[in-house]
Amino acid sequence: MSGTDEKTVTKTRVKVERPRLHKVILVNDDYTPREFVIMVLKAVFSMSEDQAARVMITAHTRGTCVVAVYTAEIAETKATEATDAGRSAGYPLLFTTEPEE
Ligand code: TYC
Repeated sequence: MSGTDEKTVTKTRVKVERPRLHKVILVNDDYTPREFVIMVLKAVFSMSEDQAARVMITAHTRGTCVVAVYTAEIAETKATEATDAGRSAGYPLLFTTEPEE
């Protein structure tokens, strides 16, 4: 045998998409007590008192504040849970989500 064999090598490159991330956004309103907003931020988003107070006051003064970033499904679940906590207590507290750029 002289070295004339040919081989065909097939390489497969798998394309992996990163999951797109979604922001959870806290929206200000005139009725929900500050302390209640802080309590919800701590409970649903595992924030410290300090972090929660900062996020609350940012939404209060600027209108909205990004709370956290998650995969779409988790962002949606957390926003709903936090909004429902407000509704259960009779407050119009609102958390929304939007895809990150
Ligand atoms: N603006 C509310 C008040 O003065 C407090 C508040 C802050 C409510 C942030 C919602 O997303 C919010 N009681």
